[in-house]
Amino acid sequence: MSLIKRFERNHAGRDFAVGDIHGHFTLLQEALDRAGFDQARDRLFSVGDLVDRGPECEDVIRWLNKPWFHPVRGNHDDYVCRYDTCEIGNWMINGGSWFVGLPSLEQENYAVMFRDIPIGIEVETPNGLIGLVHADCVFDSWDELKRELGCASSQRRKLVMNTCMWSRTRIEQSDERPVQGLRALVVGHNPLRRPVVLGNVFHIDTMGWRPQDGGYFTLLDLHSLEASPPIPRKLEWEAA
Ligand SMILES: [Mn+2]
Repeated sequence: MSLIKRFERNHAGRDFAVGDIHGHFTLLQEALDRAGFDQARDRLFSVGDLVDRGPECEDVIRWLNKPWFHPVRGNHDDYVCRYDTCEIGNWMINGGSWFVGLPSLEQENYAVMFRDIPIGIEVETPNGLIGLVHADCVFDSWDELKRELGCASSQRRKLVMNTCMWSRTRIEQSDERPVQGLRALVVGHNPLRRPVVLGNVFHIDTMGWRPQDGGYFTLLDLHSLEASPPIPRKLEWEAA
């Protein structure tokens, strides 16, 4: 399996990215309907964290089979990949209980499918290359990340994969330096009230999986880099 999957330009329709889903596929579908998503021509790229926490985790199989749905692997998805070796108690605290009760044959089936999900995706668009990883790119350039993911040492490779799925370095340091070699990098992993753009890095996990707290799904158009709902241009001061 290649760790970064490349997609050619979509000449027929639009390309969108969406933030963490966490088992809320009905709400995701509603967001797609609002955007007039065309299943015949448009593509949806996901920054991962498809499962855990939400009520519809088992729908993920149906979504992984949609020809227009293309996720990268989030830290929660990685638990599924490592279900036979990971710290189950820790996973359950983080929303993994839906998985634990499944028959073992089903568990293995999930793992086989999830192990095929790439760590990163790059999409050619009319306006340049767009990258997606779940959490962060801790390198200065996309090429450097790709080189590191191709490193011969499996230990080193695993370390770099984990930064892609877990790191919060750029957002915690309000790092405005762009990721070179990309028009934009799109990430999730950090629950936000509004999308945040730092340099050319778009943080779009607006908590569509937490509607009870005002969360909603942001769909980012990868050709125009316009979001729907739109990213507020001014700072909005809000209570809590
Ligand atoms: Mn995450």
